[in-house]
Amino acid sequence: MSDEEKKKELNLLDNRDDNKDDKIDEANKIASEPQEDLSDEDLDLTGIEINSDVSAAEVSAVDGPYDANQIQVLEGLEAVRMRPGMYIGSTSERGLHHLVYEVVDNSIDEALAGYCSHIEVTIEKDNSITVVDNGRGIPVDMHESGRPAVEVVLTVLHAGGKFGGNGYKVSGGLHGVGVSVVNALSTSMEVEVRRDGHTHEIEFERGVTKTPLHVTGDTEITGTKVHFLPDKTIFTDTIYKFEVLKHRLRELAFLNQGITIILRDMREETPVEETYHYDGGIMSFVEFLNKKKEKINPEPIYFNGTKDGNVVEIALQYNESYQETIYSFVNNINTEEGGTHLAGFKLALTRAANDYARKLNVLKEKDDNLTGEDVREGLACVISLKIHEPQFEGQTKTKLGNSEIRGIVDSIVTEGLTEYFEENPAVTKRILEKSVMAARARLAARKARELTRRKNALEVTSLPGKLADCSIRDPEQAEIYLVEGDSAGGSAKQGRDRRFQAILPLRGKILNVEKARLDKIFQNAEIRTMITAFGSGISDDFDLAKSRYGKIIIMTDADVDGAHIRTLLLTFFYRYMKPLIEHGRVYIAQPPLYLIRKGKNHWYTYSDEELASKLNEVGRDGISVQRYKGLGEMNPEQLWETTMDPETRTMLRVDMEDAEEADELFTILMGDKVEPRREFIEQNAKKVKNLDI
Ligand code: 0RA
Repeated sequence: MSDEEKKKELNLLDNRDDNKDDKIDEANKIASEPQEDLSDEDLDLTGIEINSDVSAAEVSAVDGPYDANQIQVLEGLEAVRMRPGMYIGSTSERGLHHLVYEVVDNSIDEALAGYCSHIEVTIEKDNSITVVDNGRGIPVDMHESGRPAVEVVLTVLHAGGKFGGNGYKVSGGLHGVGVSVVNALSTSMEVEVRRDGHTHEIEFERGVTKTPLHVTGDTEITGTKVHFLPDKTIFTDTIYKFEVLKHRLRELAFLNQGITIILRDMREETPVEETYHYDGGIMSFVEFLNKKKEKINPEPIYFNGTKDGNVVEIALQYNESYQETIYSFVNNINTEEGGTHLAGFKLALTRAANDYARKLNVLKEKDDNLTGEDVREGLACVISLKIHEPQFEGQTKTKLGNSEIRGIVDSIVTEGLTEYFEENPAVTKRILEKSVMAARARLAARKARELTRRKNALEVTSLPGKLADCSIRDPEQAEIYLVEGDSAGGSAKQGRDRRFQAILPLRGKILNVEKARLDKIFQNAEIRTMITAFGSGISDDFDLAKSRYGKIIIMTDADVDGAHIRTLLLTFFYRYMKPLIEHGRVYIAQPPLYLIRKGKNHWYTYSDEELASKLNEVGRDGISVQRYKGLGEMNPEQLWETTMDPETRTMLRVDMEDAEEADELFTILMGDKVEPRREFIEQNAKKVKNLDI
């Protein structure tokens, strides 16, 4: 905020105050001075020493009730505007959306206390947000400070909690801030409270009260409506994303069984509205996670328990995939870093699974115990806790630290699983057999890996027979073409510059590594060939310095099969040779689509658009156009000239600037859904950057 704006805002406050106090003037003066590089201790912008441990009432005994309160308000909310990141994490897309969660969390608290069943979130045309709930309504009675409680809740940091009961709290969870922060960071905020038979309204501008609380009518219902417009001078992104809000609101609906959350988008020509309501709670959540998967236990396994007021709920269901998906929440906060609850769960699951595997003789006497990873293969699980005093630790404060929780979860899971195993021996056997398979695969993979390791160490690895290697040994200059099919491989071998270009023909489709266990991956001939040819190892053993080639170039046909093979190769590199992509070593060759001949001249074009425009420059008379259906149709000279000659070729470099986005894309590829995978393949070329070489 500029100093000018700051002054204006402070003046606004002054105008309301007929008995202006010297101290406020003084505060204004100091607050409007540039405040660069403030240390935390400097954050007392009023210039008046107010010990934050001293209550407003104590201060007011000295300074008179109104002014002291105002100063404290000013101090708090001004600090929020000065350093928004400290309160909401960021001022980009994440922070912008966080404003909505901060308000909704208060409504969820009402739901947890048993007073609210319905929450509506509307993205308005101007990207302002309205949140309506049918909770008790924010209290409107006079606070000891002489202002209505609702005004205090919305203008004093952390004030919300002081008025609430002591139920399970979401609000003030992740960043611990409360809705006054949303107010501070909004150009305008209007709050309507339905409570005590009346509707009450109050309005704010940038956190400062603009219209004091007043009664606007009668009502028989209760609830709160908050409307706010995020401040465009604070947020770098001010456009709400439906999908982002949807993700969290749906999650909240799963986690709070029976609650109804509606999300509406008024920016669309025909407004969009979605309702999230799950009578199955986290069981529905697990079903949702497994929607597209082949299930092993047809119904999710569910158990819950309460100890010392800590409520534990767990739902889990195995699927035929090899992935592990566990989401854990504490008071509706996603504990991404895990913690004691997750540890307790894993411990209990591994123990119970081993006990039963022995009991059912799925695991023989001579066999080693199953590891945690073995028993979590193909597991989809949601763990949800509601506890009174969560301690959040870790880098992002999303790791549960309460040590007593480990044992509580352990015993609830042990009891729940044991009961399920007893009652469902057939399904249990299937689950445990899968775990045993996972263990075998793990052992096989280890052997295979040790084999490649040993070979590397002794340098006795013979290069694969199919590889036509280059003569240059300097990896910086050497490149390898991965060519689709033996016939194109033949052309490429003849057409290449053998000094620095190696050719490795790949037969048919390589294995989809997303859908295979590690041992299968090592057994696949095409993959083994690549591993040996590259010389750089895979996964944890990968060492870029050992790579025999500086460029790895995928050369496939310009058709759907080609795109598929390319995608499979990229998936393999991404999962097992990530540094190759991170260091921009992977390229996609661009063979031409058309050959145009006219007399003695000929041209190649690489797209339909380019063909059309070429035909318009050179004219259509006496022209022949050949469309290449595959690399195999090109003779060695043509392949060299169009696709392999560093002087003339165009290649796309596979770039992974945004690893997260890439991960998401590969997750799409991994999924069983065909449609997003097709979409990705079609758009694949757009995801890589153009690079002329
Ligand atoms: C303070 C105290 C109480 C509820 C709330 C705040 C409250 C805040 C928001 C924000 C959006 N919706 C909300 N609903 C409630 C407790 C009320 C009582 O004890 O009656």
